[in-house]
Amino acid sequence: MGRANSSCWTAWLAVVLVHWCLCVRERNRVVVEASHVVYESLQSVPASVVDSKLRTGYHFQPPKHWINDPNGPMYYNGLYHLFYQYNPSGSVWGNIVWAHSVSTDLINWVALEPAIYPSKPFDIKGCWSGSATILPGNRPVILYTGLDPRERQVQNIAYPKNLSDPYLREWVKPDFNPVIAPDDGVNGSAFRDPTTAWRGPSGHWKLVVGSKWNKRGKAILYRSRDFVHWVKAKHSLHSARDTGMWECPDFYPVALKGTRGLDTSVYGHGVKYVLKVSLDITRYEYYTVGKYYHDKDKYVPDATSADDNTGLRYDYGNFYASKTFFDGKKQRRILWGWANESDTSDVDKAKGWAGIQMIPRTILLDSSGRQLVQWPIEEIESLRGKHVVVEHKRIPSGGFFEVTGIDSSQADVEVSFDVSGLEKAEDFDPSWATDAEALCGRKTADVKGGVGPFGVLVLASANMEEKTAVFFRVFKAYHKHVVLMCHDPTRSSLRAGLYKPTFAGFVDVDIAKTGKISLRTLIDSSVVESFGAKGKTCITSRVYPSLAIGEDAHLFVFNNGSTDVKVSELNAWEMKKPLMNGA
Ligand SMILES: *[C@@H]1O[C@H](CO)[C@@H](O)[C@H](O)[C@H]1NC(C)=O
Ligand SMILES: *[C@@H]1O[C@H](CO)[C@@H](O)[C@H](O)[C@H]1NC(C)=O
Ligand SMILES: *[C@@H]1O[C@H](CO)[C@@H](O)[C@H](O)[C@H]1NC(C)=O
Ligand SMILES: *[C@H]1O[C@@H](CO)[C@H](O)[C@@H](O)[C@@H]1NC(C)=O
Repeated sequence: MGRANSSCWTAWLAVVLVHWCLCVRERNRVVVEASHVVYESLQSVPASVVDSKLRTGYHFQPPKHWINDPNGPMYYNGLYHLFYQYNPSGSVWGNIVWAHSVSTDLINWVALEPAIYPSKPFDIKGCWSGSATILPGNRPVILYTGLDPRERQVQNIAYPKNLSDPYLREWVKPDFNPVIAPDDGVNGSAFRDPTTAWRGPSGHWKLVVGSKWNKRGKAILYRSRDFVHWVKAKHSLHSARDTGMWECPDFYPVALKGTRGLDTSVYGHGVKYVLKVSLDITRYEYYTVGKYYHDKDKYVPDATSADDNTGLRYDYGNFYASKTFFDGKKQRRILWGWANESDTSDVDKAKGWAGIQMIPRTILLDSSGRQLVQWPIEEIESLRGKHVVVEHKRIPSGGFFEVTGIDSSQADVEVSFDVSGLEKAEDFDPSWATDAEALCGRKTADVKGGVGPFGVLVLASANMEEKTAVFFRVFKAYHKHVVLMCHDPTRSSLRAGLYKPTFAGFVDVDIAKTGKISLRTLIDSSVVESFGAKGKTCITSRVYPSLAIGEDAHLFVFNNGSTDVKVSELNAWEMKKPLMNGA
């Protein structure tokens, strides 16, 4: 892979130069798509400096410039592939190509030359997101959204030029594209992000494309026998009123029992389905768990899944445009998601990079059948270095302790809390049930409670002028306890002008029964990525400390409730740096 790396840089540079010229020419073009903030004056300003102070170490990113959606992830002949939306010429959105990286372990990555870039009438104005499908005979294909000369969104196919090339570097876009164009009744300005296709009992291939009609979000279904000729089905696979444009839909089966992930085309007994959409209006995603009727090609969410923007989320923080794939090597389903920066575009330009992919997560259906659980892929543990342990430590009301002995600016921290004294839990107002985020905004880490807030303070300065709090708070509702998980970055930096929302989700656990709850947080300089109760509730934040950088970052465990809590066990590891696209 070393050689692949060096030769690719020449090609990469060439592409950067080509795009630089294209961009100068196109600098004043009008960008139609509504979902991206467009800074035309910055789109084609290559980074002269790459500032590494707050740069992530083990999250996926290219050496510089802007990235967004993960595209076409797949496992093929011993290698993982990740494509992603990339601006080769600047640190804000623009000039988008499908950048391409490969890996043997999803942790160490080698960058190849971009796989898909605007070159044909059916994609001359843009090469946007899409998915890979592995066809019978082990032949991968990609379907992606192109923008034609009229800036209509159309769906195109691309396949590898040479299946014997282990890296699948070159992709061919046949001239018969587009394979799916918006016809009557489809909004050609809101028609994008085709899913991985699946094959049902009828033998047809099927896929959905995200769309909207007025304010109704839609997953428009297409069928094909040969993967080339696609016919729109009479009805959408699913749609929901007042949700607006559905970007990056994802649709896949999950097993009711066991720990194996399923290939997209698996069907039969013991299988449920998940439909995820990324809402352009809110810039958050939600998913439902439900039933898929193959004969009618209808998806019906379960009554336990809210089918609107109050629904379940993979991540209650900064996480968007996600996509799963089936990993045939380890028989698991893996989730990729993008996190943007929470800083101004001027600062992004100055630091020379913007956007990361979150650590890939293994996805399973929870034993309740009501939601998914997610966990960082096991390979991430290979980066664990220096290790500290704390056991059986009681934290009294208002107390805290520091975890020392590792550099906690890039760390993996797992804590198990024993929780008792539930009679002291604060009362839960039922009107809070649909807005965890607002509740967290009102009851931050500084607001004392009954049971909690307790949790960790990460990327904290020595005197805690800067800190990002990750914590739980337990409430007493009429007939049960309610557990809130919260990220509070409001005091994460002394710098002004940052986007620092509190993020939160409820955790579906019976804390009165278990008496304990766990928290895992992956810290990576400007990333805080947390998994509550073994992955039932996940939250990601981007923060930019001005003091708590590198070895000046501290890690504390705190309890601001009126009852004691106990850390039954804490493990914290310093994280090593993998090979990251030659950075
Ligand atoms: C296909 O790839 C293989 C392996 O890299 C190479 O040996 C072969 O020459 C390639 N074929 C063509 C037509 O480029
Ligand atoms: C089609 O999409 C465009 C772009 O989002 C939007 O402005 C327009 O209102 C949409 N039309 C309908 C009928 O949904
Ligand atoms: C606990 O609450 C007090 C008072 O509201 C606040 O000053 C302190 O910073 C809080 N502790 C933590 C660790 O957030
Ligand atoms: C990420 O950036 C913040 C701050 O600029 C915006 O508020 C978010 O909408 C944006 N998120 C996405 C998914 O684009």
